[in-house]
Amino acid sequence: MPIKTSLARARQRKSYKGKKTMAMRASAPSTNTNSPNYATDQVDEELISSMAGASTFPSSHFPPMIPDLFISDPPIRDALATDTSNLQDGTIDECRPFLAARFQGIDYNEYGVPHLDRERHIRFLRKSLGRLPAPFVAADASRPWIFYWCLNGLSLLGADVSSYRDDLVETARSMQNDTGGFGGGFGQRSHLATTYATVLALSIVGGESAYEVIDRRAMWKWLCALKQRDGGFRMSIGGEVDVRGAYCAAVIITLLNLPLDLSPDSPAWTADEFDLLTGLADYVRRCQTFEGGISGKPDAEAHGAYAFCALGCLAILDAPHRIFPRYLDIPRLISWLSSRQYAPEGGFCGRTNKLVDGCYSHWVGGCWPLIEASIHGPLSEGDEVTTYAAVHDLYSREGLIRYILCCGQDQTKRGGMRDKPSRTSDAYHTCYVLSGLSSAQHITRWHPSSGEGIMAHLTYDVSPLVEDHQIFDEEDRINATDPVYAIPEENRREIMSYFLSKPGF
Ligand code: FPP
Ligand code: K
Ligand code: ZN
Repeated sequence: MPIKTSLARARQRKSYKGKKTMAMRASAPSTNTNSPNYATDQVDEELISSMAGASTFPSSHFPPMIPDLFISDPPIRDALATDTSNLQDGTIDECRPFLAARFQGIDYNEYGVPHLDRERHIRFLRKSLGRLPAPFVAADASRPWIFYWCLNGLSLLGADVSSYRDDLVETARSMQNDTGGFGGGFGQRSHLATTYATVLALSIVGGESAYEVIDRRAMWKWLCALKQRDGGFRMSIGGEVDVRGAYCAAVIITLLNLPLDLSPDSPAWTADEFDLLTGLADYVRRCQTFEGGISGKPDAEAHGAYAFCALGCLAILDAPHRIFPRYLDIPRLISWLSSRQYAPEGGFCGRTNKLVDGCYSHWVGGCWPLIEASIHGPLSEGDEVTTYAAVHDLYSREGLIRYILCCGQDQTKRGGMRDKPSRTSDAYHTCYVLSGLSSAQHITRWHPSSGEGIMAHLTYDVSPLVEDHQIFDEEDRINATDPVYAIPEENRREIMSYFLSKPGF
């Protein structure tokens, strides 16, 4: 149980008066002599004195071990002030008190990182699965997304979701169309996004009744109708073709083990070998932009959400180390992805010159395990996981975890997770911030492909990453998420093995 030191109490009194606390800082015990990376001496005095209240730290570690990188100004700054740079500066100011562990009533560990408010986030997600207030009528067509976001978040937090199975099955049944796929609600036309979300939600609650509600033959027919000659998929009949479609279709086809043959009435049908996955990787290739990132469709702006869709889609088609370099300029993509992580914030933005946002913890953060797999290929059996992470990490896990736990949590009674401190929590951000946290806390290892069939290369496993300087407490580790399918790992395995034993319809 952390106790408040007399020093902390003294500092608290001072800072309430808005006075500097220089003298006390100088006398603060330096407990971080064994960890030179943690430059706690560098804590910005001005900053500390400007913030309301001191915080509670374990007495043996005061001041907390927070690297200078996550508290100071960015090392490189463009002197030209624009609307964009002003927004960016404002965002840093908004995040810094959270990163510097300066809030009263919040329980920080020795690294200045707050605990995960697990119970509050669980309560927030359970509430979001209930009756929603009137303004949510605008989100009516996104109900399947709400199911997925909440159920995925709950599972990652270790909450039991089986009690939702029967309701979800009946609700999904009412949203399914005879012509295949799921709409956003009863009577709504099928859409790839709502179908993807429904299939994932059903996978998460799991069990035969959830799997069997899906009309796989109709689903296959409908996907055939969405498949295009350019390799991509429309999001709905008459709708747009984009990289979300490529990813959602690849997920659905493989989770449900659908046949790949095209039905003769598909717009993409020809007498040759063209099937549901033909040309899909080529479609993804055409979405890489001059910046190195991936856009929603060819010749548009690169965005993190589309980068994840692109890599996820390719990873479904073949192992990353084989397929990524065949279809993408990986050095350029790495350069672009690396530019998405900011300091001092530690989290990711979605595109060039835009702001950090918790949801990119998944969309951008989730790209890293796939990129790492593409660079290093399958691991040999003897490889030590921790060593692997230390040597091969291409982003700062610490930065991301700090952003998530310091800035991404609503630590009031409301709970849930958010874009940034000035935004309110919602189910979407709770799901994707937690996904990103899970990915930062675990390590994915690809093994050599085994057996036959289009899923023979999905031979990865995900295990907890335990490091010497682990900035989060073990009790704050959440469950492993599948790096390709974005559902808890074991749910992905279960639905796949269920439908693998059921080829055809
Ligand atoms: C920009 O929003 C956001 C996009 C251009 C892409 C949004 C797409 C997704 C989040 C996910 C798609 C994936 C699937 C699987 C359907 P913004 O301008 O509000 O945010 P920004 O300033 O951070 O770019
Ligand atoms: K955003
Ligand atoms: Zn967001």
